[in-house]
Amino acid sequence: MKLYFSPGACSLSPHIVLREAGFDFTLEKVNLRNRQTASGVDYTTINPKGYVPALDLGNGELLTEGPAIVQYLADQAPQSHLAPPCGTLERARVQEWLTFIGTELHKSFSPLFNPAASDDSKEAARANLARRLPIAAQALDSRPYLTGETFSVADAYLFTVLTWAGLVNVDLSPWPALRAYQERVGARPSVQAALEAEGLKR
Ligand SMILES: N[C@@H](CCC(=O)N[C@@H](CS)C(=O)NCC(=O)O)C(=O)O
Repeated sequence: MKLYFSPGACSLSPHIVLREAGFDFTLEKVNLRNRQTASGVDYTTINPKGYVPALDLGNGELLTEGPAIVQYLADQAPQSHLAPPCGTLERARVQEWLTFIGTELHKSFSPLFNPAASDDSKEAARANLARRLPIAAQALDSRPYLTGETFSVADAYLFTVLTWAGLVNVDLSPWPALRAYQERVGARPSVQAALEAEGLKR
C-alpha cells in the first residue's frame, strides 16, 4: 500500500493507523500547492479530488476520505483493535467521533489555514472551535481515549487535528484534558514514528 500525504495534514491520521496496525506501506509526499507528487506526477491524475489522504491499495484501487481509510485499515487488522466490529454500537461510537472530528473540528480549522478566507469566516471558525473543542475535552476528562480505555482510529484523527491548534493560534489551555491527551497520544511509538517520517519531529 502507498499513502499519499502532506506533512502534518489530515493524512497524518491514516499514517498513524498504518503504523499502529503494523502494515507494510510506503509514503509519497504531495505538494498541495502545485498538486505534484514527490516523484513528479500530477496528483490529480492519481486522485481527482486533489486532496490528501489517498491510499493506493496496490490492487488498482484507490481509497480516499480519511474516516473511510482508517476504518478500512482497522478492519483489515482486527487484531490491532483499532475499531470495534462493524454493526456494533461500539463501532457506531467510533463513527460518531470520526464524523464529529471531520465535520465539526477539521473543517473548522480549514479556514484558519486559508489565506483567501475572509476575516469573518475565520472568526466564525474560531467561534465554532470554541464551542466544539469542549465536547472532546469533556469526554477525555473521564477516560484516556475518545471511546474508553483503548486507542482507536478516532484518536488518530483527533490527535492530528489538535496538532493544528498551535499552528493557527487556537489556545487549548482552557482544556487541560486536551493537553494531557496530546501528550498521551503523542508519546505512542506509532505517532512518534509517523511524525518523524513526515519530518515533523523537533
Ligand atoms: N474530506 C476529506 C478532506 C481532506 C482534506 O481536507 N485534506 C486537506 C489537508 S488536511 C487537503 O489536502 N487540502 C488541499 C486542498 O483541498 O486542495 C477527508 O476527510 O479526507
